Amino acid sequence: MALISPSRRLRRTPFSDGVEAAGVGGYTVYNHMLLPTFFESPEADYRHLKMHVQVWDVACERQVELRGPDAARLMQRLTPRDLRAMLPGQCLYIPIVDETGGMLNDPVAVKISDERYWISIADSDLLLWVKGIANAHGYQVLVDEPDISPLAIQGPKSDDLAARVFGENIRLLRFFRFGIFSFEGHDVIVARSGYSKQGGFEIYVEGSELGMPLWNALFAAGEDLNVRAGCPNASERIEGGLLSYGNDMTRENTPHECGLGKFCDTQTAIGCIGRDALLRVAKDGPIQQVRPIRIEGRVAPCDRAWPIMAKGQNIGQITSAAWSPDFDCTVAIGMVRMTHWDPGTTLQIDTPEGTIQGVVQETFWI
Ligand code: THG
Repeated sequence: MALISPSRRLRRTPFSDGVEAAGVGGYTVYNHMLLPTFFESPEADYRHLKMHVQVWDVACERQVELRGPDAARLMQRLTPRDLRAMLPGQCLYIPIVDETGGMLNDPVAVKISDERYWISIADSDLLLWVKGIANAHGYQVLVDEPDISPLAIQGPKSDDLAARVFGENIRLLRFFRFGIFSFEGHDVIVARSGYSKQGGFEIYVEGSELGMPLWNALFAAGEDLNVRAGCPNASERIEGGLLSYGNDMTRENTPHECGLGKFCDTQTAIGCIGRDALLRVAKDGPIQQVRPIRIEGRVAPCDRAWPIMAKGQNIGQITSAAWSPDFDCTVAIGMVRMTHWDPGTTLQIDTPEGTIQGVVQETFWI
Protein backbone atom coordinates (compact mmCIF):
# COMPACT_ATOMS: atom_id res chain seq x y z
CA MET A 1 0.00 0.00 0.00
CA ALA A 2 1.20 3.54 -0.78
CA LEU A 3 1.98 5.98 2.05
CA ILE A 4 -0.88 7.85 3.71
CA SER A 5 -0.58 11.60 3.04
CA PRO A 6 -0.48 13.72 6.21
CA SER A 7 -3.05 16.45 6.77
CA ARG A 8 -4.79 18.26 9.60
CA ARG A 9 -7.64 15.71 9.56
CA LEU A 10 -5.18 12.96 10.39
CA ARG A 11 -4.24 14.12 13.86
CA ARG A 12 -0.76 13.82 15.33
CA THR A 13 -0.48 13.17 19.08
CA PRO A 14 1.41 14.86 21.92
CA PHE A 15 3.91 11.98 21.68
CA SER A 16 4.37 11.85 17.89
CA ASP A 17 7.78 13.52 18.03
CA GLY A 18 8.98 10.80 20.42
CA VAL A 19 7.40 8.03 18.35
CA GLU A 20 9.20 9.26 15.23
CA ALA A 21 12.53 9.66 17.02
CA ALA A 22 12.11 6.06 18.26
CA GLY A 23 11.91 4.87 14.64
CA VAL A 24 8.24 3.96 14.19
CA GLY A 25 7.89 1.47 11.32
CA GLY A 26 4.18 1.78 10.47
CA TYR A 27 1.00 3.56 11.42
CA THR A 28 -2.71 2.94 11.30
CA VAL A 29 -5.47 5.54 11.73
CA TYR A 30 -7.69 5.30 14.83
CA ASN A 31 -10.22 7.95 15.83
CA HIS A 32 -8.75 10.15 13.06
CA MET A 33 -5.38 9.98 14.83
CA LEU A 34 -2.04 8.28 14.22
CA LEU A 35 -1.55 4.96 16.01
CA PRO A 36 1.80 3.17 15.56
CA THR A 37 1.59 -0.49 14.45
CA PHE A 38 5.21 -1.55 14.87
CA PHE A 39 8.70 -0.27 15.64
CA GLU A 40 11.48 -2.83 14.99
CA SER A 41 9.18 -5.51 13.50
CA PRO A 42 5.88 -6.98 14.70
CA GLU A 43 7.72 -10.09 15.90
CA ALA A 44 10.62 -8.30 17.61
CA ASP A 45 8.15 -5.93 19.31
CA TYR A 46 6.08 -8.95 20.47
CA ARG A 47 9.07 -10.66 22.08
CA HIS A 48 10.22 -7.46 23.73
CA LEU A 49 6.70 -6.71 25.07
CA LYS A 50 6.53 -10.13 26.73
CA MET A 51 9.96 -9.81 28.39
CA HIS A 52 10.58 -6.16 29.21
CA VAL A 53 8.57 -2.92 29.28
CA GLN A 54 7.26 -0.65 26.55
CA VAL A 55 5.83 2.86 26.38
CA TRP A 56 2.87 3.17 24.00
CA ASP A 57 1.41 6.26 22.34
CA VAL A 58 -2.29 5.40 22.64
CA ALA A 59 -3.45 9.02 22.48
CA CYS A 60 -5.97 7.77 19.88
CA GLU A 61 -7.94 6.27 22.79
CA ARG A 62 -9.75 9.63 23.01
CA GLN A 63 -11.85 10.61 25.99
CA VAL A 64 -15.50 11.55 25.67
CA GLU A 65 -15.99 13.57 28.85
CA LEU A 66 -19.38 13.83 30.58
CA ARG A 67 -19.52 16.62 33.14
CA GLY A 68 -22.54 17.85 35.11
CA PRO A 69 -25.39 16.76 37.38
CA ASP A 70 -26.85 14.39 34.73
CA ALA A 71 -23.53 12.69 33.88
CA ALA A 72 -24.43 9.43 35.68
CA ARG A 73 -27.92 9.33 34.17
CA LEU A 74 -26.47 9.76 30.67
CA MET A 75 -23.79 7.09 31.29
CA GLN A 76 -26.43 4.52 32.25
CA ARG A 77 -28.46 5.38 29.14
CA LEU A 78 -25.41 4.64 27.02
CA THR A 79 -24.56 1.13 28.27
CA PRO A 80 -26.30 -2.12 29.21
CA ARG A 81 -23.71 -2.66 31.96
CA ASP A 82 -25.16 -1.79 35.38
CA LEU A 83 -23.17 1.21 36.64
CA ARG A 84 -24.98 1.73 39.96
CA ALA A 85 -22.14 0.27 42.02
CA MET A 86 -19.37 2.06 40.10
CA LEU A 87 -17.20 4.17 42.40
CA PRO A 88 -14.90 7.11 41.72
CA GLY A 89 -11.45 5.65 41.05
CA GLN A 90 -12.87 2.73 39.10
CA CYS A 91 -12.65 1.81 35.41
CA LEU A 92 -15.12 -0.53 33.68
CA TYR A 93 -15.13 -2.13 30.24
CA ILE A 94 -18.57 -1.22 28.85
CA PRO A 95 -20.36 -2.22 25.64
CA ILE A 96 -22.19 0.69 24.01
CA VAL A 97 -25.05 -0.29 21.70
CA ASP A 98 -27.66 1.37 19.49
CA GLU A 99 -31.42 0.86 19.70
CA THR A 100 -31.15 -2.48 17.87
CA GLY A 101 -28.48 -3.79 20.25
CA GLY A 102 -25.73 -3.24 17.64
CA MET A 103 -22.26 -2.46 19.00
CA LEU A 104 -21.29 1.21 18.60
CA ASN A 105 -18.09 1.06 20.65
CA ASP A 106 -16.43 -0.98 23.43
CA PRO A 107 -14.73 1.65 25.59
CA VAL A 108 -13.28 1.78 29.06
CA ALA A 109 -15.41 3.99 31.32
CA VAL A 110 -13.51 5.98 33.94
CA LYS A 111 -15.42 7.46 36.86
CA ILE A 112 -13.66 10.58 38.11
CA SER A 113 -16.52 11.69 40.39
CA ASP A 114 -20.31 11.45 40.60
CA GLU A 115 -20.57 14.28 38.09
CA ARG A 116 -17.57 13.52 35.86
CA TYR A 117 -16.86 10.49 33.69
CA TRP A 118 -14.52 9.73 30.79
CA ILE A 119 -15.42 7.26 28.09
CA SER A 120 -12.08 6.09 26.68
CA ILE A 121 -13.22 5.14 23.23
CA ALA A 122 -12.39 2.56 20.60
CA ASP A 123 -12.41 3.47 16.92
CA SER A 124 -15.81 5.05 16.21
CA ASP A 125 -17.08 8.64 16.46
CA LEU A 126 -18.87 8.09 19.76
CA LEU A 127 -18.73 11.80 20.68
CA LEU A 128 -21.48 12.50 18.12
CA TRP A 129 -23.77 9.79 19.50
CA VAL A 130 -23.26 10.95 23.10
CA LYS A 131 -23.86 14.61 22.23
CA GLY A 132 -27.00 13.61 20.33
CA ILE A 133 -28.43 11.64 23.26
CA ALA A 134 -27.53 14.35 25.79
CA ASN A 135 -29.17 17.07 23.73
CA ALA A 136 -32.26 15.07 22.78
CA HIS A 137 -33.00 14.50 26.48
CA GLY A 138 -32.05 18.02 27.53
CA TYR A 139 -29.65 16.61 30.12
CA GLN A 140 -27.61 18.98 32.25
CA VAL A 141 -24.26 17.69 31.11
CA LEU A 142 -21.37 18.95 29.03
CA VAL A 143 -20.09 16.45 26.47
CA ASP A 144 -16.67 17.13 24.98
CA GLU A 145 -13.38 15.67 23.85
CA PRO A 146 -10.83 17.23 26.22
CA ASP A 147 -7.08 17.40 25.55
CA ILE A 148 -6.36 14.13 27.37
CA SER A 149 -4.06 11.57 25.77
CA PRO A 150 -3.38 8.14 27.24
CA LEU A 151 0.22 6.95 27.35
CA ALA A 152 0.50 3.26 28.23
CA ILE A 153 3.26 1.41 30.07
CA GLN A 154 2.96 -2.30 29.20
CA GLY A 155 5.02 -5.42 29.87
CA PRO A 156 6.24 -7.45 32.86
CA LYS A 157 8.56 -4.69 34.09
CA SER A 158 5.79 -2.04 34.06
CA ASP A 159 5.59 -1.81 37.85
CA ASP A 160 9.32 -1.18 38.15
CA LEU A 161 9.28 1.57 35.54
CA ALA A 162 6.11 3.21 36.87
CA ALA A 163 7.45 3.12 40.46
CA ARG A 164 10.56 5.05 39.41
CA VAL A 165 8.52 7.86 37.83
CA PHE A 166 5.40 7.95 40.05
CA GLY A 167 6.65 6.45 43.34
CA GLU A 168 6.43 3.06 45.03
CA ASN A 169 2.72 3.42 45.89
CA ILE A 170 1.80 2.77 42.29
CA ARG A 171 2.55 -0.92 42.87
CA LEU A 172 -0.51 -1.08 45.15
CA LEU A 173 -2.93 0.00 42.41
CA ARG A 174 -5.43 -2.75 41.58
CA PHE A 175 -6.57 -3.83 38.07
CA PHE A 176 -8.99 -1.34 36.49
CA ARG A 177 -8.52 1.16 39.34
CA PHE A 178 -6.87 4.54 39.00
CA GLY A 179 -5.10 6.86 41.37
CA ILE A 180 -3.75 10.38 41.23
CA PHE A 181 0.04 10.52 41.11
CA SER A 182 2.49 13.38 40.82
CA PHE A 183 4.77 14.08 37.87
CA GLU A 184 6.91 17.25 37.88
CA GLY A 185 4.36 19.01 40.06
CA HIS A 186 1.35 17.96 37.98
CA ASP A 187 -1.40 15.64 39.21
CA VAL A 188 -1.89 12.83 36.69
CA ILE A 189 -4.42 10.02 36.62
CA VAL A 190 -2.80 6.60 36.26
CA ALA A 191 -4.87 3.41 35.90
CA ARG A 192 -3.77 -0.21 35.98
CA SER A 193 -5.13 -1.17 32.55
CA GLY A 194 -4.09 -1.40 28.92
CA TYR A 195 -4.58 -3.17 25.64
CA SER A 196 -2.27 -6.13 26.33
CA LYS A 197 -2.25 -9.13 28.67
CA GLN A 198 1.30 -8.38 29.88
CA GLY A 199 0.22 -6.02 32.66
CA GLY A 200 0.79 -2.32 33.03
CA PHE A 201 -0.66 1.13 33.33
CA GLU A 202 -2.33 3.87 31.37
CA ILE A 203 -1.46 7.48 32.16
CA TYR A 204 -4.19 9.95 31.18
CA VAL A 205 -2.00 12.88 30.18
CA GLU A 206 -3.97 16.10 30.56
CA GLY A 207 -2.57 18.90 28.39
CA SER A 208 -0.45 18.19 25.31
CA GLU A 209 2.49 20.21 26.74
CA LEU A 210 3.05 17.47 29.31
CA GLY A 211 3.34 14.77 26.62
CA MET A 212 6.99 14.87 25.62
CA PRO A 213 8.34 15.64 29.14
CA LEU A 214 6.58 12.52 30.43
CA TRP A 215 7.65 10.43 27.42
CA ASN A 216 11.28 11.49 27.95
CA ALA A 217 11.14 10.89 31.71
CA LEU A 218 9.91 7.31 31.21
CA PHE A 219 12.73 6.52 28.78
CA ALA A 220 15.35 8.14 31.00
CA ALA A 221 14.11 6.20 34.05
CA GLY A 222 13.93 2.86 32.25
CA GLU A 223 17.23 2.65 30.43
CA ASP A 224 18.48 -0.33 32.47
CA LEU A 225 15.03 -1.99 32.19
CA ASN A 226 15.48 -2.06 28.41
CA VAL A 227 12.42 0.18 27.94
CA ARG A 228 11.42 0.71 24.32
CA ALA A 229 8.69 2.44 22.35
CA GLY A 230 5.92 -0.01 21.52
CA CYS A 231 2.30 -0.18 20.49
CA PRO A 232 -0.64 -2.57 20.62
CA ASN A 233 0.66 -5.78 19.05
CA ALA A 234 -1.75 -7.75 16.87
CA SER A 235 -0.31 -11.20 17.73
CA GLU A 236 -0.29 -10.55 21.47
CA ARG A 237 -3.80 -9.09 21.59
CA ILE A 238 -5.30 -11.91 19.48
CA GLU A 239 -3.63 -14.51 21.72
CA GLY A 240 -5.24 -12.74 24.68
CA GLY A 241 -8.67 -12.40 23.08
CA LEU A 242 -8.75 -8.61 23.21
CA LEU A 243 -11.27 -7.53 20.59
CA SER A 244 -10.77 -4.69 18.12
CA TYR A 245 -13.79 -2.55 17.27
CA GLY A 246 -14.22 -2.17 13.50
CA ASN A 247 -12.33 -5.43 12.97
CA ASP A 248 -13.80 -8.12 15.23
CA MET A 249 -17.12 -6.36 15.76
CA THR A 250 -19.20 -3.66 14.14
CA ARG A 251 -22.72 -2.25 14.45
CA GLU A 252 -23.85 -5.51 12.81
CA ASN A 253 -23.01 -7.42 16.02
CA THR A 254 -24.63 -7.63 19.45
CA PRO A 255 -22.47 -7.76 22.60
CA HIS A 256 -23.54 -11.40 23.03
CA GLU A 257 -22.14 -12.30 19.62
CA CYS A 258 -18.89 -10.63 20.66
CA GLY A 259 -18.62 -12.62 23.90
CA LEU A 260 -19.37 -9.42 25.82
CA GLY A 261 -22.64 -10.71 27.28
CA LYS A 262 -20.84 -10.92 30.65
CA PHE A 263 -20.54 -7.12 30.59
CA CYS A 264 -24.31 -6.68 30.08
CA ASP A 265 -26.76 -6.53 32.98
CA THR A 266 -29.67 -5.83 30.71
CA GLN A 267 -32.32 -6.70 33.34
CA THR A 268 -31.08 -4.10 35.81
CA ALA A 269 -29.60 -1.51 33.44
CA ILE A 270 -32.94 0.23 33.36
CA GLY A 271 -33.33 2.92 30.73
CA CYS A 272 -30.33 1.91 28.65
CA ILE A 273 -30.58 2.29 24.90
CA GLY A 274 -31.10 -1.07 23.17
CA ARG A 275 -32.50 -2.74 26.31
CA ASP A 276 -35.50 -4.38 24.64
CA ALA A 277 -33.41 -5.67 21.75
CA LEU A 278 -30.78 -7.08 24.13
CA LEU A 279 -33.37 -8.72 26.37
CA ARG A 280 -34.54 -10.61 23.27
CA VAL A 281 -31.07 -11.70 22.15
CA ALA A 282 -30.07 -12.64 25.71
CA LYS A 283 -33.14 -14.87 25.99
CA ASP A 284 -32.64 -16.78 22.72
CA GLY A 285 -28.84 -16.63 22.74
CA PRO A 286 -26.75 -15.58 19.73
CA ILE A 287 -26.65 -17.67 16.52
CA GLN A 288 -23.06 -16.64 15.77
CA GLN A 289 -20.23 -15.78 18.15
CA VAL A 290 -16.59 -14.74 18.33
CA ARG A 291 -14.20 -17.71 18.41
CA PRO A 292 -10.42 -18.19 18.65
CA ILE A 293 -9.18 -19.99 15.53
CA ARG A 294 -5.83 -21.64 14.93
CA ILE A 295 -4.37 -21.64 11.43
CA GLU A 296 -1.20 -23.62 10.63
CA GLY A 297 1.59 -21.60 9.03
CA ARG A 298 1.75 -17.95 8.03
CA VAL A 299 -0.93 -16.06 6.11
CA ALA A 300 -1.19 -12.66 4.40
CA PRO A 301 -2.26 -9.72 6.60
CA CYS A 302 -6.04 -9.81 7.25
CA ASP A 303 -7.01 -6.51 5.59
CA ARG A 304 -10.65 -7.53 4.99
CA ALA A 305 -13.04 -10.12 6.40
CA TRP A 306 -12.21 -13.60 5.07
CA PRO A 307 -15.35 -15.67 4.44
CA ILE A 308 -15.59 -19.02 6.23
CA MET A 309 -17.31 -21.56 3.98
CA ALA A 310 -18.87 -25.00 4.47
CA LYS A 311 -20.50 -26.93 1.62
CA GLY A 312 -20.77 -23.77 -0.45
CA GLN A 313 -22.48 -21.88 2.39
CA ASN A 314 -21.04 -18.87 4.21
CA ILE A 315 -20.93 -19.74 7.90
CA GLY A 316 -18.78 -16.92 9.25
CA GLN A 317 -15.71 -14.79 8.73
CA ILE A 318 -12.17 -14.31 10.00
CA THR A 319 -11.83 -10.75 11.30
CA SER A 320 -8.23 -10.66 12.61
CA ALA A 321 -5.19 -12.89 12.10
CA ALA A 322 -1.49 -12.65 12.95
CA TRP A 323 1.54 -14.90 13.24
CA SER A 324 2.20 -16.04 16.81
CA PRO A 325 5.88 -16.76 17.50
CA ASP A 326 5.10 -18.43 20.86
CA PHE A 327 2.37 -20.75 19.57
CA ASP A 328 4.07 -21.37 16.22
CA CYS A 329 0.88 -20.81 14.21
CA THR A 330 -1.36 -18.03 12.97
CA VAL A 331 -3.76 -16.96 15.72
CA ALA A 332 -7.08 -15.62 14.50
CA ILE A 333 -10.43 -14.29 15.64
CA GLY A 334 -13.57 -15.22 13.73
CA MET A 335 -17.31 -14.71 13.93
CA VAL A 336 -18.69 -18.23 13.48
CA ARG A 337 -22.26 -19.55 13.13
CA MET A 338 -23.42 -21.99 15.83
CA THR A 339 -23.39 -24.98 13.45
CA HIS A 340 -19.60 -24.64 13.24
CA TRP A 341 -18.53 -22.95 16.50
CA ASP A 342 -17.72 -26.05 18.59
CA PRO A 343 -14.04 -26.47 19.60
CA GLY A 344 -12.23 -28.82 17.25
CA THR A 345 -14.33 -27.91 14.20
CA THR A 346 -12.22 -27.52 11.05
CA LEU A 347 -13.12 -24.46 8.96
CA GLN A 348 -12.46 -23.64 5.29
CA ILE A 349 -11.33 -20.02 5.01
CA ASP A 350 -11.35 -18.08 1.72
CA THR A 351 -8.38 -15.70 1.69
CA PRO A 352 -7.32 -13.53 -1.26
CA GLU A 353 -4.42 -15.99 -1.66
CA GLY A 354 -6.56 -19.13 -1.70
CA THR A 355 -8.45 -21.44 0.65
CA ILE A 356 -6.84 -22.37 3.96
CA GLN A 357 -7.96 -24.36 6.99
CA GLY A 358 -8.50 -23.25 10.56
CA VAL A 359 -9.57 -25.04 13.73
CA VAL A 360 -11.91 -23.58 16.36
CA GLN A 361 -10.14 -23.45 19.75
CA GLU A 362 -11.62 -24.06 23.20
CA THR A 363 -10.16 -20.81 24.59
CA PHE A 364 -7.89 -17.96 23.59
CA TRP A 365 -4.21 -18.68 23.99
CA ILE A 366 -3.57 -16.91 27.30
N1 THG B 1 -7.60 1.42 27.27
C1 THG B 1 -8.28 2.60 27.26
N2 THG B 1 -9.11 2.91 26.28
C2 THG B 1 -9.28 2.05 25.25
C3 THG B 1 -8.63 0.81 25.22
C4 THG B 1 -7.75 0.50 26.27
N3 THG B 1 -10.11 2.39 24.25
C5 THG B 1 -10.09 1.63 23.05
C6 THG B 1 -9.97 0.14 23.28
N4 THG B 1 -8.85 -0.10 24.19
C7 THG B 1 -11.26 -0.35 23.87
N5 THG B 1 -11.31 -1.81 23.92
C8 THG B 1 -10.89 -2.54 25.00
C9 THG B 1 -10.86 -3.92 24.89
C10 THG B 1 -10.43 -4.68 25.96
C11 THG B 1 -10.05 -4.07 27.14
C12 THG B 1 -10.05 -2.70 27.23
C13 THG B 1 -10.51 -1.94 26.16
C14 THG B 1 -9.61 -4.85 28.31
N6 THG B 1 -10.17 -6.04 28.51
C15 THG B 1 -9.74 -6.90 29.58
C16 THG B 1 -9.92 -8.33 29.13
O1 THG B 1 -10.73 -8.58 28.25
O2 THG B 1 -9.18 -9.17 29.63
C17 THG B 1 -10.43 -6.65 30.90
C18 THG B 1 -11.90 -6.58 30.87
C19 THG B 1 -12.48 -6.61 32.28
O3 THG B 1 -12.35 -7.67 32.91
O4 THG B 1 -13.08 -5.65 32.72
O5 THG B 1 -8.77 -4.43 29.08
O6 THG B 1 -7.10 -0.56 26.31
N7 THG B 1 -8.09 3.46 28.25
